[in-house]
Amino acid sequence: MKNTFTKTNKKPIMLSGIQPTNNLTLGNYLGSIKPYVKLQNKYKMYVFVADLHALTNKFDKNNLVNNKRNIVCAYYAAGLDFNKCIIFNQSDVISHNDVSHVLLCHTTLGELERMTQFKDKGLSKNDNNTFYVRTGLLTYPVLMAADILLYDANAVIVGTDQKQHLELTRNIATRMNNKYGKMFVLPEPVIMAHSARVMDLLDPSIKMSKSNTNPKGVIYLSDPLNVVYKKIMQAKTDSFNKVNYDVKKQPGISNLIEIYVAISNISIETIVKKYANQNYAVFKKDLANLVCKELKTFQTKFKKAEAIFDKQIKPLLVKNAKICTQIVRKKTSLVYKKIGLQ
Ligand code: AQP
Repeated sequence: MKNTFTKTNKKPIMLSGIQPTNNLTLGNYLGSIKPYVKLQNKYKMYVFVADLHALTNKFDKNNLVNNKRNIVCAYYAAGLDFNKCIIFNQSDVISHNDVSHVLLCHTTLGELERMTQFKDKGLSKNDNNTFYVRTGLLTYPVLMAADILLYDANAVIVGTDQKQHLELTRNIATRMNNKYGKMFVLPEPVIMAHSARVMDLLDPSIKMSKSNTNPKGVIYLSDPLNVVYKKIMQAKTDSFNKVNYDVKKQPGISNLIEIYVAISNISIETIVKKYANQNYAVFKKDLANLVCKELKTFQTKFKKAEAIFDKQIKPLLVKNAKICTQIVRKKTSLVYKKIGLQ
């Protein structure tokens, strides 16, 4: 894990969130949820449901409600300590948008148009016709910058795909600090050495995403375990039939090895050695059992979270939103003052 945050006596602050778009995937789990759990004792954690971000894609009102709830239950099921981490819904803390507007006015159109995610999810999905691209998709990295800067986050867990957005956050913060005097902390990316980018099982050239069109390439956290098993056994590999880590020449098997590493904490070298004389089927079977074991525990705890959601978890979300509102109000006031609004 890479983390260049400078140590202080106080616990550093970490902030992360997931958009409630569709069902959560193994990519979300290994790339962000599991790392939050690992790091929750090292950092003061703010973990949120990025529901305002979900509006940048097509969404269904009823699904949005369910997806939001599912993310909170997933945090619980994965082992986040709800007494230590501040878990909240982004839209319950109104000022995120206030500061986002100020940041937007300090960002250029060119900066936003060159964001890879905007090109991938916005332009290329709409034949480069901006008439069909939602403006929110263009501006959401700035809302993300506001999310991070409002809480003085020192560190943000990001998959490699989000690194560019964090660089933008740092650029905007530096620009504003230089122009008006220090108001923002510069966040560092924390990128997990493995599982930073879990790839689609059938097309290892694309990221495993909630919105991928073919569900057979995606492991959803809610998939029945026999389906998970089958998806792994049917994952695309190659004709070498040699368990070897080479992302360029053998992207499929390399992706499976990364998943193995992320779940077992065994190194790539040890795994490659262990399966040196085995065919892909043996390796896949072991991996499928490993993933199923992990998801079985997760799914059991997820059911428990659903059962206690209304009585125990919901009140906590309300309480946390109040805590966050106070923090954010203070920061918004500072920003307004510094730039001459107050
Ligand atoms: N395949 C992945 N591998 C590693 N990390 C991943 N993340 C998502 N997919 C992978 C990480 O999960 C966090 C939350 O993601 P998000 O839902 O806020 O945004 P996203 O990256 O756009 O996720 P998806 O699954 O690709 O959603 P859709 O399809 O709705 O756009 C982030 O830290 C992300 O890096």
